[in-house]
Amino acid sequence: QSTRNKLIELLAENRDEYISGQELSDRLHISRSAIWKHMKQLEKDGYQIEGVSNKGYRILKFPAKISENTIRWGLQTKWLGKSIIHKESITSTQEIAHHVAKEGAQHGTVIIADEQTNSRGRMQRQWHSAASKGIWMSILLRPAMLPQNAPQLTLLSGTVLASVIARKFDVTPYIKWPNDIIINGKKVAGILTEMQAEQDQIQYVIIGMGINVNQDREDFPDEITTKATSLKIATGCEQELVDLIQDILLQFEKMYDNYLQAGFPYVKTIWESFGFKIGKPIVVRTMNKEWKTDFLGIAKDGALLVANDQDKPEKLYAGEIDWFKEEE
Ligand code: BTX
Repeated sequence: QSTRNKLIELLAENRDEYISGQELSDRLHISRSAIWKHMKQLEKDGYQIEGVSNKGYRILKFPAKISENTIRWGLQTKWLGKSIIHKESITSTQEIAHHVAKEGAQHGTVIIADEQTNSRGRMQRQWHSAASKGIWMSILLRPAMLPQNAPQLTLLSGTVLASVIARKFDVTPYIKWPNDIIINGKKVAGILTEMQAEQDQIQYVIIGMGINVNQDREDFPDEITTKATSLKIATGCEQELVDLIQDILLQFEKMYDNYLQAGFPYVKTIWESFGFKIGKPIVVRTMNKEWKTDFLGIAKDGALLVANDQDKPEKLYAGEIDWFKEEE
């Protein structure tokens, strides 16, 4: 734990009282002028700190701005986000994640950016990531599991996002198989899972999450205004990013640990409670065909279950489902 983190912790524990420079210096084993330098640094990060002579220091306000420290402070996870890489502007958090993964970054490393200039969705599609308006992050995992089970992690991630959104806000989120989070028929978040694996062993998995938080309608480019929404649009008010990030990480860690213990059925039940259009007609698109069928739910292994020509359930592992088609 860095000195700075300990300092934030001490200040946070004593929110209502002043803590003297001398006490801080004794407890952190650094000089009083070093304390003062740290305070200046914290202010730059958006903490508002009051310093009163003869009394000491006190935190007045925690920052709204994302930084490694603001995410770390108050984060209740055991292993997820113990290592955090935050950048103001980068091409894509997925790109950085692959890079650090290859260099040996640890399981549970979180990469997060205020802005992405070249962020991606699935199949080389673009993901619009307006600066400081959303959560653009990638989670690096090194799971001891078979590569063919990795898609279950996408479903797990969707389940995490939907559960957190449902609990925190007065909205009803759905998951559109496999990975879109939908509010009022529009996409509020997307998940991109990428992995590096050999035949029977995963080296690492990167779960990219894009969550629209504080965009207004006009912040979205024209081509997606009818399809996209944000938590601000859905709830009518601006939402705090750091708090939401911490909740997502904590919920992710819990769900992931439970998944490792209890297997996919645990995730499946929760996923299905958010599943969009289960039992309804949908359009399915795969690499080379497109057809209308009924969405029956997900299989024990996470595959999409749709009705085949004989009205029997058929498993699909890749492809997309759609409903916009029906409106056109
Ligand atoms: P997807 O392929 O399911 O969705 C991409 C499609 O969604 C686009 O073609 C567009 O129509 C629409 N779209 C683009 N941007 C938005 C947006 N902000 N809100 C709603 N709809 C949008 C979904 O891919 C996976 C997205 C993962 C994004 C994260 S962000 C952190 C990480 N880094 C990175 O480069 N990607 C991931």
